Amino acid sequence: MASNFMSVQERRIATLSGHFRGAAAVEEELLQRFPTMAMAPSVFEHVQQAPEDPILGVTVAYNKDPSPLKVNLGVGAYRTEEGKPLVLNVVRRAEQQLVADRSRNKEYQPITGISQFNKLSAKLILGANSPAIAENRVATVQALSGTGALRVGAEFISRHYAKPIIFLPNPTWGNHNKIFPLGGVPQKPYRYYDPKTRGLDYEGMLEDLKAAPDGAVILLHACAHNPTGVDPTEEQWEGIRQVIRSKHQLPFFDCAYQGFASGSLDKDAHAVRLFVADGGECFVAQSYAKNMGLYGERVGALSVVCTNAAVASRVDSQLKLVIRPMYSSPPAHGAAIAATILADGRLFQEWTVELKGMADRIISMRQQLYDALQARGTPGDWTHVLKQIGMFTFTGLNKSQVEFMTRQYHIYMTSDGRISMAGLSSKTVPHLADAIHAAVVGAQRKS
Ligand code: PGU
Repeated sequence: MASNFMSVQERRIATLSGHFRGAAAVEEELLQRFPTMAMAPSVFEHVQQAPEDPILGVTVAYNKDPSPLKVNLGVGAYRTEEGKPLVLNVVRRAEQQLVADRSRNKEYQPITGISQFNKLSAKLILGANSPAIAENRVATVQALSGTGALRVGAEFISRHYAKPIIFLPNPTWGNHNKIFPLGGVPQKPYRYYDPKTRGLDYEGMLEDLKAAPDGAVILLHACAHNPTGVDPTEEQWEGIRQVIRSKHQLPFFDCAYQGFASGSLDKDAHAVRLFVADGGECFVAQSYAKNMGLYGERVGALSVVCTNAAVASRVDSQLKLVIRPMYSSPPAHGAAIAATILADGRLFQEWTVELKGMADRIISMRQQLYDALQARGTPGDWTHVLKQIGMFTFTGLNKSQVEFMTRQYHIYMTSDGRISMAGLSSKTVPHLADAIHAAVVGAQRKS
């Protein structure tokens, strides 16, 4: 039976003859001779359409909406009062310095990235006087932002740790659930958030940590827990530390918001430093996406704090074996910007001022939203808007209320009711408050 598909030779002849007769004529003739050509089956015919990402997909939907009223409170990305993305002044200055420096080149970075960047990143999170750094027992590698640091950490744990299972807070940043299992570390939840109090389920959390196996890896948000905005108090952190250490569990800190929660880099590092101060081991994933506004530059670091320098050095050598077949070596530009800022006293000082400015604007958005809801007499207790910490408010609005707000008010947010306070401005607060009010009152009428 003659095949309906073209051989390579037939294609070549068809292409050549096209030169003489015009592409349209050839196309028509080909379709007559090979009727199935236009719909030749693909070897990927079975591939299913994947759903959009629960967080980044919100921006996709937002971009498609032509309404001038639209507001994107989905992704955790800082916006100015004018609703625009912000490039920090210190970042611009550092970039200018880098561009002007003709001695710089575009050579490959080492597998673990810029070593000065790594040292300064460890210092930023562990503290300038950290004994762990002084004793040379921290292995730090540059990573593709926080996500990349988590993924490299996961793969290292799956290869080298006797208890490769990780306990994640419930709820947590949605990508954690994928990063760890795909990196070879199965995950389980521990209780964290109590929807009734809209606060920490401290007792439940401790119970679950005690019930988790000895040696299990425990993921902790270093500050500004995403999505809930609920952090343990300093006393609670101490209680958590005692349980984790008594069970010889391995803390894995995800630190995506240092300086963004309180406005102070040191204060936001409290939990990590508390665990490092007891001399025990831990992992720390750092991101400069939010605190330096380097989102798209993908700048981050992974530190493994070990009990001695010899282990740290061997860990470092094995981290290279994780990274090399994954992406070989990290990009230079963003980490060079961060290193320039971290290394220069004046730029560093300026950065802390700009960082505080961002944190303060977010805090003022909390007050404005709370006041706007009070002014409308929106039913319910909204004090959690003021109490929660960091970039997000976990509003307590349910999926159908979120859908209503998107449909009627063009407000985009994740379906779990999380809103990015950093995406709000004085101009958009009234619109958001109207939407929340209508969603809450509408839901009350229905029930
Ligand atoms: N860890 C936590 C707790 C985060 O919230 C985020 C970002 C990351 C790690 C990863 O950030 P990197 O950009 O890789 O450094 N979460 C934001 C950004 C959007 C996203 O989901 O990646 C968010 O809106 O939740």
